[in-house]
Amino acid sequence: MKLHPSIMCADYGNLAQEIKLLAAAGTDYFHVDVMDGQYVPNFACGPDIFKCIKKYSDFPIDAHLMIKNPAQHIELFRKLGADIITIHPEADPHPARTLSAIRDLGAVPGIAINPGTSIETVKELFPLCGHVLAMTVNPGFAGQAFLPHVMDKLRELCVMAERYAFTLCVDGAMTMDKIHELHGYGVHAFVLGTKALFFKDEGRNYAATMRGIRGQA
Ligand code: S6P
Ligand code: MG
Repeated sequence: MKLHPSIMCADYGNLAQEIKLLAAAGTDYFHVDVMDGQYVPNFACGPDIFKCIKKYSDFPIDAHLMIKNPAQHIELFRKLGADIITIHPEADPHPARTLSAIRDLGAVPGIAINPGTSIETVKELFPLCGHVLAMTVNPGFAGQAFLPHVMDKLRELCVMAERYAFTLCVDGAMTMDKIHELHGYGVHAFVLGTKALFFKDEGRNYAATMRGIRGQA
């Protein structure tokens, strides 16, 4: 099981400390949500966040680009240290070309599948992907409710993940219970946000929470 804490849910007032704590807690990837205020109605995580992660840890970065025309920026995010680069195919007129370009840059290419996007419309891209990010909320904000209608699609994606050998990661409203349920279906990786890791209380403990998710508590 791979755990990808979402850095936009961390305490930006103590970002260096948050990054060190997450790295020490056994993070597999830092999930960085890049939002441009156009493809999604919110702004988040520009280059400074990538630089901060790289300054305080040497852990891999999973860049989730919620931006229009991502092809224009993949080189920048690769240079900033992204190891996985995920695009939204709806935001790109030539997603197949962009996925190949991401691979040529030495990163793992990924697509995100929105709750309103069917597998039928993106399945030709699967052979080009090393990573598929199944969205269980509409992209743009942390802290939203899980959309139950995506469950059927997640089950189908587990079969596709085996067939095409990509990593299936679920993003949005994950809780410990949901993670265990989905892991049972064959989901490999999870983005951890407000309900799974970044609890509001002062005593939050990333290491203990991640051990609990992995069943090592
Ligand atoms: C949403 C974004 C996500 C959120 C993540 C964590 O557009 O892609 O990665 O940061 O969902 O938040 P939560 O509270 O939904 O788990
Ligand atoms: Mg995300």
